[in-house]
Amino acid sequence: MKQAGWQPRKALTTLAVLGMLLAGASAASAATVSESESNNTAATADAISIGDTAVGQLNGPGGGADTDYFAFSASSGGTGTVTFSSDGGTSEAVSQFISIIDATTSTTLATGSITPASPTRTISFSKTAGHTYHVVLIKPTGSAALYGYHLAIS
Ligand SMILES: [Ca+2]
Ligand SMILES: [Ca+2]
Repeated sequence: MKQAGWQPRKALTTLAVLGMLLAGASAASAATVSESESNNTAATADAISIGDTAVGQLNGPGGGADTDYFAFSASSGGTGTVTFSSDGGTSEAVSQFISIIDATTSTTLATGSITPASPTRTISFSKTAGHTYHVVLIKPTGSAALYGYHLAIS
């Protein structure tokens, strides 16, 4: 007898494999990602995933300026949240700046800063499925960074 084009067993196997892949993707655990210098431009951004926390320092050669780029992609739309905080808390000595950019449309979505008096900043933004986003952290020239930072993306 000629075999029919529809093969229930094969279709079930395919579904099972897809199911396992989806489960694996949604079960991906949050990671802590260390920055990797030089990451001073969009082209050299450190890759990060939503749910991860990046750790690093804004400390250029000789205690000078530093810029750290992180890049992540949004698999779904909705509200994204980025929290940038100095590990020094209120002992932090210098103000530092953060920008969130939709790299797909080259649009700056939000900017903010942390200061010694206010060393944590949380910024929400609207994300679009399939777009790539950059988070840019900047320490201006001329002040030594005494502490590292944490950058949480959710
Ligand atoms: Ca850095
Ligand atoms: Ca850098």
